Amino acid sequence: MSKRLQRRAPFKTVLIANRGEIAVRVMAGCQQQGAVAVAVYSDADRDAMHVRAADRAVRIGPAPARESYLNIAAILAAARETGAEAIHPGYGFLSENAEFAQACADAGVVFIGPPPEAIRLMGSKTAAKRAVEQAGVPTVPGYMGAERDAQTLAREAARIGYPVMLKAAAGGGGKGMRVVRAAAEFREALEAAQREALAAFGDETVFIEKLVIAPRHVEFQILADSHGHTIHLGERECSIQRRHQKIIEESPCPALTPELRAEMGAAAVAAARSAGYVNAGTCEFLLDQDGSYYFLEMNTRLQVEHPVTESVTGFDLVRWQLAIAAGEPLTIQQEEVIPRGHAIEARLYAEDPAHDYLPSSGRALVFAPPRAPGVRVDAGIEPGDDVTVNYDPMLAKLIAHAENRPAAIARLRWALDRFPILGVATNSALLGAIVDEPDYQAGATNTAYLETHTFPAVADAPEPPAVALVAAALWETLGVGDHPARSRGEPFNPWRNGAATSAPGGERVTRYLSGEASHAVRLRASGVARYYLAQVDDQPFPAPEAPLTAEVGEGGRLTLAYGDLRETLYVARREYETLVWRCGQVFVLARPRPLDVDLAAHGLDHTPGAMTLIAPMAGTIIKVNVRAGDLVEARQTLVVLGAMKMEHAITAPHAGRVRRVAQAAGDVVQGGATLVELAALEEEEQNA
Ligand code: MV4
Repeated sequence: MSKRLQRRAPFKTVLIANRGEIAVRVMAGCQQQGAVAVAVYSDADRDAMHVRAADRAVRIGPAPARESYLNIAAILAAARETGAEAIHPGYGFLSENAEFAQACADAGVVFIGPPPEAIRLMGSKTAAKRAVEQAGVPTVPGYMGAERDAQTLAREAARIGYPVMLKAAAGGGGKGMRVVRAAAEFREALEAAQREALAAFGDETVFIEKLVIAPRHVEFQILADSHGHTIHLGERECSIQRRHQKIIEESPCPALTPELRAEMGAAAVAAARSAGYVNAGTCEFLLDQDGSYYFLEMNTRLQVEHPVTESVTGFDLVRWQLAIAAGEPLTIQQEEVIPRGHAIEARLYAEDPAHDYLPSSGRALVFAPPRAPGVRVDAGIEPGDDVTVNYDPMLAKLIAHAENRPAAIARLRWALDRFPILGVATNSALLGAIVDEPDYQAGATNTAYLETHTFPAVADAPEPPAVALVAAALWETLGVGDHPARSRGEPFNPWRNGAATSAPGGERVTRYLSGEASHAVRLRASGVARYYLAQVDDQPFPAPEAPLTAEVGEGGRLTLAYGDLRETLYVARREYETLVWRCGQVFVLARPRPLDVDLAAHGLDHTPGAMTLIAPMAGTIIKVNVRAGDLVEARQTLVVLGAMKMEHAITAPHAGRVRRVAQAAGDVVQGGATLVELAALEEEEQNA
């Protein structure tokens, strides 16, 4: 039978088995093709953006991913119920699960991705390596023979030459990896790697590779149709990662010459062909400092960073995924792939730089993505949405595209500085600091970049300028309310509570705490309606004193006006805090609060200086470093919590003595569960 007969009509209904920004992105792609987009959602996502963006949405289970976004039976039932002919898995969740791809086929639903056999082959790092080696693609020298007793492995490691890396055969993405620097460390490292591999993948098989020192991570985007046509869409440089989580990616890679690009691209195409690959995929390479490159693994899904490739090539990857899955031929020839300019993606994560980048949660009271030519924002939330710790903490991707790398950097910097987010902490300041850093600007990045460059100032809370304090106080005075984002479309009169203060003689003092510092903002009626005279800590603002007013806009926007000057900030209020965004900086201003009530509400200890440390999110206790009675120093790691595929150090907020350890290694804890109770040293000294 001719392969052309595999072509079928475009999909009328596509189910997107994912959430967040990628679900929103894929649904837009489906809808642009004229398909009905069906979302699936867990109980935690009833009101999520991807549900609002869908044409129809089906509940598939409770919040835990195991019971919802990883629940194959529930997803296939949702496809049946809505008449979906195809399922797009996005990234993460079931996207690289060969059983899911097979189950789709068995249920008569098209899996928008590669065949199950290709997923399975690439899922085994050793099988993938063998397959691509056969096709003449360079791989890192190493050992993956059948003899796997410790003695043979140690001998092979010595033959390869230290330092070496141990990797889990069933692994990928950095899990179950171990660097071994010398023969003396080999046995212990091998046992640890085998244990980790067994725990993570149910398979303790490890293989050995020569360690490549400080390589770049360069990956090639592949498109392959079901008629035997395979092309690459150039590369992405993804070296800037924290704990195997990418944060900045770009295309083209500053280190590639046109010749090397063509050679690596051809190798990527050969690797894909060797696996019988169909649909969009990515071949990861390590690029050594001497220009040698090695195939690492193939990701058999659409990747987070696909927009940089879309920006420089002009090809819509989701559109091609749909077309290829429908059996259409890929009509792009390799020579027609002509990268234009430079694109950089920065990932905004809900994480708190002041607390070791732990995932943060909260309501995004303000969320105002920048808009400009050459700036793309793929977001998974909208203003007023709750960010929970149930899933991946990525909030949005900022993609800047310009004619060359410096212009793309400038555009990204502009966008980072003009993306007000209040209510949930983000890594925005870290992204800005990287983009400003000279080695980054020179394109001199590698996988060790974030270990060899530190950005300590990023974690420091900035002192609020007078204008931010005045904006906060005006917001309280104007009585806009706590949740500007929630008042979307709701008619309100921002001036309704301002009347008292604006009456002649009216005066209001608002106090704020910012870190250790305390500030008082005095607003007095100026005699002209809605105009105030302001003082911050007894200094007039503006100086010299002039009446000022404010205009409240949508979504937390506040424009201060005095004399000829106008300045726009964003403000939001929650329980005991007023949050102000100004020029890319966030100021958290605490308002005086009834202390005991608040502490009780959070289940904390009432003893002055004592502290109950709670799990910031659900997870598994990996390690407990202390016992009851131990003396600990401020910032000492007490417990290591594994959650969201990462390890989080729970550290002592102050020096003290451990009163109680509430968990043991291996325990599964809910977010908010008590981990450790600390007593202050003073209290203890008094009692002694
Ligand atoms: C390596 C390596 C050095 N030498 N293999 C990390 C994730 C997984 N895909 C493979 N990884 C690595 N394999 C050899 N023989 C260094 C890494 C590596 C890395 C790779 C890509 C991006 C970031 C990384 C960070 C640390 C280590």
